Amino acid sequence: MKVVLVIAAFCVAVCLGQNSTDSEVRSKRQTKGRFLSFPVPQKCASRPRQFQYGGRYYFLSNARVDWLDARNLCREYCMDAVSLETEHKNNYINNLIRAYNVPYIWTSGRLCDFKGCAGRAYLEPRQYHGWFWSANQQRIAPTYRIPPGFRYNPWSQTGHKRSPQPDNAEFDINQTIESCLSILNNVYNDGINWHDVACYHKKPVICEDSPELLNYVAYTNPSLRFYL
Ligand SMILES: [Ca+2]
Repeated sequence: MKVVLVIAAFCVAVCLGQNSTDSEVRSKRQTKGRFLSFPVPQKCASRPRQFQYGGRYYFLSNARVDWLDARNLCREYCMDAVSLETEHKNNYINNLIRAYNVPYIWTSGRLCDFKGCAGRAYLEPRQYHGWFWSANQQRIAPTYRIPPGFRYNPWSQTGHKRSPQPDNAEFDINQTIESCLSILNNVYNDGINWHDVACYHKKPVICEDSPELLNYVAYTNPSLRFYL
């Protein structure tokens, strides 16, 4: 029964991901028909275990890729782009960015501005209420408030337009919506903070263990030796 539940949960996640990603790549600079990658069992079993936090492994990939490719790079290892649900975890990731002198990274943060999000009044105004962590489907607090459990607002208070993030600044330049959440390292002389950024930009990513993908691959590959 447990195996069935794990597989069912995995299928739901992948199917949801596939439904959404077709719309997630609507940007004029991206091609249609891209999907979330399936995990690769051998890569999951030997995934990079560069950092450990909260019972999960993480690694920094310096390959510069767009947002969807960043998630897929991680997913092949049974990981996903990092999610920052707590202040403590956000501080931990910020310290890694500082220590490794990374100019920016992708997170799993995403604006719910694709097909499956239409008509949901509670997501409006979308720019402030429509953010979520795509790795675990958890909603992100309204962007103008300090999130519950945080002592500061992780969104930058400045950017291209010298106004608080998210500012969807690139839309004014070339009509591309800033639908993805990146952590920028002092790009606007603003410290290490969250910014909404257009998803086609190529950036490094910090990958985080995905318990859902790890459980699925472990149950379906019982002979594989894993670090869970
Ligand atoms: Ca922005």
